[in-house]
Amino acid sequence: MEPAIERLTGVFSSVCPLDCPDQCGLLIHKEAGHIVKIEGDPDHPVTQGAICNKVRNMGQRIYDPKRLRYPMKRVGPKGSGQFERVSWEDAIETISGHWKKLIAGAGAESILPYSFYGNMGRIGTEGMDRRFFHRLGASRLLQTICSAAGTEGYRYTMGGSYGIDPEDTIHAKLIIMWGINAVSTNMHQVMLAEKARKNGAQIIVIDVHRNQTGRWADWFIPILPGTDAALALGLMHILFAEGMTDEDFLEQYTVGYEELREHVKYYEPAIVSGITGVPVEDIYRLARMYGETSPSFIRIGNGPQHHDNGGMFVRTISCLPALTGQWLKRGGGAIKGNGGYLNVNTTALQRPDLLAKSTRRINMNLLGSALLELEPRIRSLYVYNANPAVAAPHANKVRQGLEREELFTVVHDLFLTETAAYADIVLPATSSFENTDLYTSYWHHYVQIQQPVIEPYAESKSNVEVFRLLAQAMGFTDSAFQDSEDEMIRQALDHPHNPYLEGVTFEALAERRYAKAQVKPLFPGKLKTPSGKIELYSKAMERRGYPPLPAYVPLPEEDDSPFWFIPAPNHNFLNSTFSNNEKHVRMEKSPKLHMNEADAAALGITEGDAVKVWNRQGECILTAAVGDQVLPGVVVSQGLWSDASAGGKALVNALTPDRLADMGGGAVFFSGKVHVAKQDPQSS
Ligand SMILES: Nc1nc2c(c(=O)[nH]1)N[C@H]1C(S)=C(S)[C@@H](COP(=O)(O)OP(=O)(O)OC[C@H]3O[C@@H](n4cnc5c(=O)[nH]c(N)nc54)[C@H](O)[C@@H]3O)O[C@H]1N2
Ligand SMILES: Nc1nc2c(c(=O)[nH]1)N[C@H]1C(S)=C(S)[C@@H](COP(=O)(O)OP(=O)(O)OC[C@H]3O[C@@H](n4cnc5c(=O)[nH]c(N)nc54)[C@H](O)[C@@H]3O)O[C@H]1N2
Ligand code: SF4
Ligand SMILES: [Mo]
Repeated sequence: MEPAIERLTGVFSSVCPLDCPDQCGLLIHKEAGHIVKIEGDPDHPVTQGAICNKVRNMGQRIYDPKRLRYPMKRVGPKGSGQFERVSWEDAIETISGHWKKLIAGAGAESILPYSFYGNMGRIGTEGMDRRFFHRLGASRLLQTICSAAGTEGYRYTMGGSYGIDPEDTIHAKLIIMWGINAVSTNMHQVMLAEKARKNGAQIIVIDVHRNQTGRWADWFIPILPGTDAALALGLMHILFAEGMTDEDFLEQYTVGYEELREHVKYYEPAIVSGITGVPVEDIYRLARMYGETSPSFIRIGNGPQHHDNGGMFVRTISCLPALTGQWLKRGGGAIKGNGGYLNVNTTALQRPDLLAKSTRRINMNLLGSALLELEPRIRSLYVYNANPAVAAPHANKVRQGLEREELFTVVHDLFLTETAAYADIVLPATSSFENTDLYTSYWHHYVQIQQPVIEPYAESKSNVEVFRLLAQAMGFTDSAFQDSEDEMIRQALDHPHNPYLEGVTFEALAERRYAKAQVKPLFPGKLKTPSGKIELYSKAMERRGYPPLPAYVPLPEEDDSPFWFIPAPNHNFLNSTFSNNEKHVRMEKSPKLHMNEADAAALGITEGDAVKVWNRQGECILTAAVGDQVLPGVVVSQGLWSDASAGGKALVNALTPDRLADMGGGAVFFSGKVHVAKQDPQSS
């Protein structure tokens, strides 16, 4: 068939590029070469024709007049956003010229790439870019901001990012959404759960905030932040004590269950209730529902692992399904992430062999201190697929780092983001609908391919194209820099060590748009843990100085600020993406602070008041939403608001700690503490 790009009018298949587990198949309606409508692909087995509002309205973002049209160089102070148009040739020459000087003097490690998954395409986010920075010999970024702690915690128990097939969850009779705001962040899991519900399944949500997911549940259980591991240990206590465990499964497929049985004797419901704020009778009720219902499914969210004890939270929760033998039941078990099944050939894709000698690694969660304090100095920063001035922890420190006059910063984005405002050179990026790329979900089992549907916007270029240009300007002659997108997709899919990808080929994807990995149930079978079994007791953890059994470790109380502060994502943005697009901002209304009515009354705060939220690191002004959605002592905001949409006053990451979690160097966005007061109307 004629490629989509060459037909001005019609309906074309596409993929949602956003960092969202659902990774939907899309249909793009085009008229006269323009996108006029975006809808869900009814043929995609998981999407089933349904997509979120964010992406239904994505056309507004693609053609937003604020979109960057051409490269620019800075002409005002850093952060002021004053730029002047330059040509691509000038931009690339300026960057390569600067870097050649740096390499000759301070060395290539003085250059730091900073990126995340603004677009999940594997060729553009971990392909040509990696080849380039490997060859350059730049410092390497540890990409820890999202799920690093939980991924490591889950790996100790289960051997890697392997859970059940979400399509099987329609067979579950009990579904626990644990620390996931799925109505906003994983809507197709909600659709699947609805099917299960029609067949009699009960849905439980455990969260610190009764948001729309909590309101959708049959039973909402509010919990104090960072205490979930204690609740899970309390459930285990009751499961063992009341004989609700599956001894055959434990014997055959786990190690350490006798030690665990002893270990959880301490976690009596009264003790657990004191820690978690969950009433004793609810702990019993939950344990008995979990112990007596089969199949049961736990969707382990990202929220609770954004705490100091986040790795251990996931490690602990992920032990639960083994206790009742759920992994053998269709629809029973858990999903934290399923990325392991769709691993591509990263050696071929990223070419680590191009790195001549090992270079230092820098944790992205410490960007502020890395820019301000790290020696030898970082002298150049190249940002793509990310907006750390808004999305990174301790964001004021990040901005202070970006202000360094002698730091040579390049930002490649579709918009002049808050980060781009600090750049010396800004490069315009294509949207995913203008590119070729490969997409692998970290939740469902489908792989998809994206081929260009529309022409590049103005002078914008894809990540792959820009790194090709930079490679050429740097004089890198390796053939790796000449590979086309199609060739790179073939290299990525040719992965002899991943049996699940058998039959998932470029041709199959190009023809049918998506292909399902050949995933078999985990049990009966052997896991990739050292023992091949579920490790309730982990010697690997012991060797690394962690408690070998699941554990509850209280959060550190950093100071005497009275409230736990949970700055969670919202419904209509995706991290900071869409926070600068009018339609999405309108749908989201204003940045709120949810607080308990007792706390509000004590502080003289009523619904709709402007409130000041502050700690040692900074302050925000948000609008109070008062009620019973959160427990006393907890406040919750939603969304990463752009400076422009919130008058620069809702930078919630100004308040988040840049400590690292217990595992994986993860971020601890939700373990901060704050003061709250009614904002004096005179001072706002
Ligand atoms: N609409 C929308 N969708 C998104 C995103 C978005 O920004 N907006 N972001 C995408 C990305 S990158 C990711 S990683 C995922 C994240 O999506 P989720 O996995 O849903 O994770 P979060 O939304 O970070 O947090 C989930 C819930 O954890 C709760 N929580 C916080 N601390 C605790 C705790 O200690 N215990 C318990 N039980 N709950 C707690 C929060 O109140 C929140 O409701 O969503 C993706 N999808
Ligand atoms: N307070 C708080 N902070 C959080 C979180 C939270 O829950 N609370 N969640 C954290 C999590 S889970 C995550 S994953 C991070 C995400 O943080 P970031 O990765 O920084 O995500 P975004 O803020 O969405 O920024 C993505 C940027 O990539 C750009 N982009 C999109 N496509 C392309 C492309 O093809 N090429 C280039 N060059 N650019 C592109 C977009 O325009 C956008 O500006 O945020 C973290 N920050
Ligand atoms: S953001 Fe998520 S739910 Fe929305 S279209 Fe993309 S993949 Fe689907
Ligand atoms: Mo994330």
